[in-house]
Amino acid sequence: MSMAIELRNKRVLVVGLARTGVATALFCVERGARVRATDTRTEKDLGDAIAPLQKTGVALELGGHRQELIQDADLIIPSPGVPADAPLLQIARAKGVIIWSEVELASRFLKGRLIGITGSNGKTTTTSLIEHILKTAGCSTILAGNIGTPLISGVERTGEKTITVAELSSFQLELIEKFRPNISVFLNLTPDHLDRHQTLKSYGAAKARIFENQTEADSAVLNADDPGTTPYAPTKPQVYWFSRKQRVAQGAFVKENDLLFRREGIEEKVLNLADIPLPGAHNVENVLAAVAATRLAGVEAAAIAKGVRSFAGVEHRLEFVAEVGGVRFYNDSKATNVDATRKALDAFPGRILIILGGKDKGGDYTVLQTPLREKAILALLIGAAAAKIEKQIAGSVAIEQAGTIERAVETAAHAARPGDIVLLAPACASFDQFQNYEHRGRVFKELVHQLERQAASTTSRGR
Ligand code: UMA
Repeated sequence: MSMAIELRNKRVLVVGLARTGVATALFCVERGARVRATDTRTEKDLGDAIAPLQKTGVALELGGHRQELIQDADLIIPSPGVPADAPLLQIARAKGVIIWSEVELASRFLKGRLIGITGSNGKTTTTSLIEHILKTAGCSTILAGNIGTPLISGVERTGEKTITVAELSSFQLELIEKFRPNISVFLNLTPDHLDRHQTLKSYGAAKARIFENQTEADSAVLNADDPGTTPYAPTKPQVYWFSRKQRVAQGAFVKENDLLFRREGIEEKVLNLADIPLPGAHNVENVLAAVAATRLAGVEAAAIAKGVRSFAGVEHRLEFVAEVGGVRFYNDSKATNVDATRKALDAFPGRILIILGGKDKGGDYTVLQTPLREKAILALLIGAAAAKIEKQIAGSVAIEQAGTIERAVETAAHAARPGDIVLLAPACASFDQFQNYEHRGRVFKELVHQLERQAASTTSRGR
């Protein structure tokens, strides 16, 4: 899908210097661009993150974004974490400076085919599963995007036979221009990031841009069971659906105990429901989406089944951590919105002690009342959103204001009985107490492993 642009001597301004910004600045400077990079954080706050930029010729402006920075810029690449309506970008837009997300820039240089996956929940699992199926089937793949590795870092490794599988967020899609996946997947749409997008409509519209530049030669895969996504079905690309509940004209669906793929009137069995190694109905949807995308990429049904069966799941996504004293601990730190938490609660039969809270993203936690009432026995609240959550879930479950994840794990371990589940599925972002959700998940897992070690030493002392 290469529409390469000449970066030599282009004046590029990179805004935000975490993973995306650093990778983008390096990419541009290596191609002869004159790169300036800016971050609101100071050099001290950024620490080692900017070390790769030393001695590269990138001009750094740290501790804020001076308006003058845009004066002579030809192209601005803000990081996903920089709001698209940040004052600096508004001024630049008014002056007609081109503003692209990093995925737009990366797509101009990508070789081979591109599969893009977006949606509110399940993106990481589906993206990883698609890449795993393709790799198991012998394809040359790159896994990148919102999943943690900027797409631009993978560009160099792509060739004509490469299939790049990219997880795409609304923040990345809202600033595209010609970005065009060969196969796009829109999994579902539920409220998230309303602190940035304000309304569900503008959040949905940003995500639906994944289809914007697709042509008749491309395919779009959407969730037929999700009323949030169906209105976004595009007209140009070939549309395929996936459904747990109904047979679809074109796409993947469940029939009795089988997952089937149907195209041009021909139905083929791909695998059995019992072959899916991941818990929860939402994971059936993720597998259906992956079946459709990989079948469209040319993988045979038997190879898809092999890939699904051997998929180990994703870290921080309903990840089993350990069983201590008959209590099973699960890490779903990636559940950063209310819908993801609802799905995590749905994945277990009951008696759940759930850790909720963190940085609020404008979520409506009242939605959790029913699943909490039905499945949970205790909610342990942490972080900045704790007071809001308590107010919105009051009466549905016993509540403990734990404050920190350490206290939450300790309290849960004391309160749980054998057979219970302790689940970290916070419904919030992590940035109030952690670097990111991965950090939060790792801290949780370490606390659980500490409990495991304590339990083991108590048992061995007792022998
Ligand atoms: N900054 C500024 N000015 C601002 C705002 C921020 O300079 O006005 C600076 C911050 O000080 C910081 C940097 O920008 O130094 C942060 O940028 P970033 O948040 O984009 O961080 P990256 O490490 O580049 O991570 C981004 C994605 N982050 C977000 O979308 C918030 C990562 O997704 C992604 O994995 C990574 O690019 C690689 O593609 C994370 C995420 O939370 C996982 N995504 C959201 C989600 O999944 O719900 C969308």
